[in-house]
Amino acid sequence: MALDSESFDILLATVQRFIRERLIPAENDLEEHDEVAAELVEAMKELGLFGLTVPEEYGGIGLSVSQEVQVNFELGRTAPAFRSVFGTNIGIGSQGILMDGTPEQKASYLPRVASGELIMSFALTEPDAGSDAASLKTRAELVTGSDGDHYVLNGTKRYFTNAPRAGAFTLMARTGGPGAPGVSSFIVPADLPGIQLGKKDKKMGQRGTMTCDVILDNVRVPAANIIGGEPGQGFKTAMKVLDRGRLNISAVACGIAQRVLDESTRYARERKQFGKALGEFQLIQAMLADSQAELLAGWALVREVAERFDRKPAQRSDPDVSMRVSCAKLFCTEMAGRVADRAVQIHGGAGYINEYPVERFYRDVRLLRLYEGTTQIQQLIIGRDLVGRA
Ligand code: COS
Repeated sequence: MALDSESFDILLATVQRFIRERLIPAENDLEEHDEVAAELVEAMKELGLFGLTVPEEYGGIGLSVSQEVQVNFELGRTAPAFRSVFGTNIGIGSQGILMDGTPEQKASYLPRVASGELIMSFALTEPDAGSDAASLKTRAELVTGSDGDHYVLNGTKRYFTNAPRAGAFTLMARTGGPGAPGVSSFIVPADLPGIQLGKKDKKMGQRGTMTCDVILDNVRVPAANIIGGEPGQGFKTAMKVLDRGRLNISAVACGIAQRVLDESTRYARERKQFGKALGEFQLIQAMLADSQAELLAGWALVREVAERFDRKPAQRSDPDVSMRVSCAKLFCTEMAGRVADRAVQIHGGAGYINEYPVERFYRDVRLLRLYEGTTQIQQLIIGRDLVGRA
């Protein structure tokens, strides 16, 4: 699956223009109001951003992973909250249905996802199950009633991105015994009785993104809503979805690194101290050079892994690709942290003042090393793969 190269070039240029002309100018407003303006959300729908990765047969644009990472690199050049509006929709919220859903589930949900009519988000994390995702406790008990088989869900999901915007969740719950084999993925409409949203989390950065707890109290979900129709496959679905999600976070990290490097370079050219521009000092050049080299290395890795991702069948996972995805997530998100830190250093005192974008990005990038698997989880995946090889 891929968009033809001519149409893709037009799409990329349109996205670049949208970021330059509409999103970057709206960053201060976003920071102040902690909300993405409704007219920008509408403009995103019109551009087709909600359906970037949904195949054309379901009304989407059908980008390949190699194309998706390029779009995400561009989106990294602005505040991450803008991408977050539709990011879960085209990413971890809907990919489970695309990868493992039944033909009926795909036909029923994906066209509405692609148009932006239905926003989906992804619910794995719980108060007692973060990195150890396979220990999740949310229960799903099978009951048979006059209206057919249902699962009754009870539990709490945490740090649930986009839950207040979502019309449906891809939600992992325990239908069987302990560990990964007992987990199933469900499509849970957000308006079912018994679903309650907690209060919006106050975060260090990424203002304008919405996360909160979701409490499930005897929520009746039709048995037909198990992704793929078969219980016990949900942990694998979640891991496959996260593989693609992690690669896209890596691309966003590279885009953010590019933006803060551009901001730093501009500042270094304009700001004068000791009678000359900062950029003429070799100690400043060294910081810029380290950032440039690390950024190019990270981006080359993302593109290479994306090509491998595209070469494997979409539904099938490949441990070698998963290991490389973790290398990209590990390297690029840590790299973005270092580049943002140097950007603040190059700005001096101005970098600590929130009038300058680098102050905001410094806080925003911190999350990249935590969500969709911490740096330590990526190390664990890579290490296990290396040691486990014959
Ligand atoms: N694709 C497909 N299947 C995968 C997979 C992948 N990338 N990774 C693991 N699996 C499968 C395994 O093959 C195994 O199946 P079998 O029992 O049939 O062999 C099953 O899933 C369980 O895997 P594993 O034994 O590795 O599970 P662990 O409990 O040890 O957990 C980690 C593995 C730690 C890697 C996993 O829990 C994880 O990624 N944690 C981080 C969670 C996370 O990212 N949370 C963020 C939430 S979204 S913001």
